[in-house]
Amino acid sequence: MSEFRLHCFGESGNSYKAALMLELCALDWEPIKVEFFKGETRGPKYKEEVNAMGEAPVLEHRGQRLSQSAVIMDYLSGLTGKFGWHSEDERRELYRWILFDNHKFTANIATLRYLVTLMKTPANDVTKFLEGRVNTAMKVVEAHLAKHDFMAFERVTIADFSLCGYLFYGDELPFEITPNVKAWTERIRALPGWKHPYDLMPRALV
Ligand SMILES: N[C@@H](CCC(=O)N[C@@H](CS)C(=O)NCC(=O)O)C(=O)O
Repeated sequence: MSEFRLHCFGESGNSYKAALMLELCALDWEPIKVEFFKGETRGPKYKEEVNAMGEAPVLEHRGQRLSQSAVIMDYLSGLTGKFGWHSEDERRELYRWILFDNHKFTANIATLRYLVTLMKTPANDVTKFLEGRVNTAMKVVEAHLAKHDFMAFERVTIADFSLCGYLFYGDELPFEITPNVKAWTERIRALPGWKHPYDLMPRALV
């Protein structure tokens, strides 16, 4: 058995954040497929045995189970010394971006893609609202990347992995990725060991 086990599925950009971190840190890890589209995360067994919050990803390591992609990345950064912060000021700056990502960027992107691409929901007031929220959050990231190579600092960190979680799904994204954001994703794609989400985790939708 691998040292690290990640409950995850390929379509999950939140899982990808943790999977990419594990891979880029060259850790001994394996994915455990979550049957998200069959309702596994919503069932009592998953909530009792894996994650009371009913979400993926979940990392198993040394008898612990960690959920929330940011917490998982923080944990791995602490273990490896990679992609983290070097001072208290840096920690705050890094978490400012991760919290923005979780609330405004990933949350809206993931829900819009789920409805439009995965569930094939016809355009409606909810999808239009989410499109507006995605575009507004994208503009914030676009403006920041006009002046910076990476999000929190001028080096790649877990804040970048958090914000980029859904941006490698290509045609599955029902919105435009703006130019500076696109160029930044290419910098992440160029990192040694980078892999696409579907090459790191098994797909749950077949
Ligand atoms: N903030 C959480 C979000 C996790 C999340 O929403 N995961 C989705 C899959 S991408 C999930 O399991 N959702 C279950 C549900 O909403 O029922 C994180 O970063 O890990």
